[in-house]
Amino acid sequence: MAGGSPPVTVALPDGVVHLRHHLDETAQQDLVNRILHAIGEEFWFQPTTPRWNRPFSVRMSNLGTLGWVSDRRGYRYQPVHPESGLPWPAMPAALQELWREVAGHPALPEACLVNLYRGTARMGLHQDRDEHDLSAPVVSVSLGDTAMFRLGGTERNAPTRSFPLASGDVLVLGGPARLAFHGIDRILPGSSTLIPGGGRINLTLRRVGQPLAKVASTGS
Ligand code: MD6
Ligand code: FE
Repeated sequence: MAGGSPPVTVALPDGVVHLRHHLDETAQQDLVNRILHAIGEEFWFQPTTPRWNRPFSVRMSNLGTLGWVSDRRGYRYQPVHPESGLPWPAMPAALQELWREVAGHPALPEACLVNLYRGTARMGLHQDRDEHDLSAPVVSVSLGDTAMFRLGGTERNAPTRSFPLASGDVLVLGGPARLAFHGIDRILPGSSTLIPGGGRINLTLRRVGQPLAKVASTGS
């Protein structure tokens, strides 16, 4: 289409899908209301790094039958809040519908990790590899302030690129990009008024799956 309007998407590595403004303003507002209501005050927690126990700059919560947590004992999925021991709030149906729409995977996600960024919060370059079922993608939803997302390859030292994730954007990391390194360099404070008190909420929908069955042993 020579002379046409500029492409809506730029080339991304295989397995990466960036759906800009996939959720309209109404859907974004509705989702934020539901999530903040479900989490309330009591289901936020302050993750800390394995071993050194240093606080992350983001606050976290989870929705669903499993939630991702990090503390000095390491990274893991568990069905309850790390301090209260209460089961995580349910995952809103709208998120399961979003997964069905974009994930291309038959099983539903058990976990939705909720990351809250305020001020100078950021997220270092990492891989999402605590799930047993790596055949399912991770589906991310951005709400509130725009973030600068950094995406690399499956080796930590591979070249990276960065691009903005705005409110309502959905990003899917699957297939050959499932284990791509990625992180958030910074958020652009004040770029959205969606979140009460400002900042950004990122949701990541994860299919955790079962540990691979142990090889059947005879006897005992
Ligand atoms: C964030 N996102 O956007 C952090 N992980 O705040 C992630 O860590 C992420 O966007 C897996 C797949 C997509 C993501
Ligand atoms: Fe991630």
